[in-house]
Amino acid sequence: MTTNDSINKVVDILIETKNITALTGAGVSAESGIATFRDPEGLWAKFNPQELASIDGFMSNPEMVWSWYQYRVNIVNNSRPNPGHLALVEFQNLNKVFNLITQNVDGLHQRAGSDNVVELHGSIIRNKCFNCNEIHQETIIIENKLNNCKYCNGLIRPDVVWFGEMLPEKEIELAQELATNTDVFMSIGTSAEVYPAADLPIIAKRNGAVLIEINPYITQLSNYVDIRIDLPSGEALPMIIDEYKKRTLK
Ligand code: BV8
Ligand code: ZN
Repeated sequence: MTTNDSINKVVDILIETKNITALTGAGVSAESGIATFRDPEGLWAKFNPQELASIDGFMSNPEMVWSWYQYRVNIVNNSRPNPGHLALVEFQNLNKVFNLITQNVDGLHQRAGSDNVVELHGSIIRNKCFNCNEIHQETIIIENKLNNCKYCNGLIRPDVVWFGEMLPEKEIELAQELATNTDVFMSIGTSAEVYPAADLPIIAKRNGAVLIEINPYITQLSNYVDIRIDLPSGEALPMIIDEYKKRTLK
């Protein structure tokens, strides 16, 4: 099946369906200039995730971890949503039930205009106290200097989910419920390697959903999906929306 055939098949399904759920990963932000994690030139190629995206890493070297996150926050603040993010906003206007779950921590879906984004791994542009968990958005975070909590003087950290940390209960439970009750599940720009997020497409398929993957490279999910579109999401998603509109707005 050619890529165009796959796009047409996805649009056939979207026209017929009532309930669509999308799970996005770092690949969706790649075309905004934000490095993914596991691509050859990704973050984990340069930095050790256990050293940087973990409680032990922060406890053993808070200055290094903090400045690594501020380096990433600067990249995020200087980037903007790409056509893939903008196309996902249009999915909200197809008068279907559409839910967006993301593993991304960059806030680009919200900046593009997506509503009710389910953030499984938190947000790099929000900070909290390592000790009492109080959110410290309002505190002026001095970039490369460690900051202390105004309530308990604990260290301020990024409000993201590190390896070994539980995901926010409300978000992961909602995501599992959405995956269980959806007609179509789209896995977009994710290597499907990080759990429990990587369970979601499996849960959806087991509960009868059509499973679609949008990813220019093969992943460990690829053999399991019903339709694969091997294009960057910034190209594939606008093509899907354009074809959908062409077919439905007569
Ligand atoms: C937890 C936030 C309880 C911080 C991140 C089984 C069950 C439960 C847990 C585990 C389990 N097995 C192992 C575990 C532990 C661990 C885990 O999953 N490890 C993996 C590596 C095996 N999980 C956890 O620790 C989770 N906590 O479950 O707590 C527990 C704990 C321990 C043991 C049992 C239970 C916490 C996981 C969250 C970690 N936090 N980040 C930060 O960002 O700094 S992980 C990080 O990976 C990001 O959040 C990212 O979103 C996530 C997933 O990566 P992807 O988004 O998929 O990105 P990746 O680079 O991998 O892939 C990009 C893809 O895009 C590629 O496929 C590429 O081909 C594609 N692409 C590239 N360009 C494009 C594109 N696609 C489309 N268009 C393009 N243009
Ligand atoms: Zn505190």
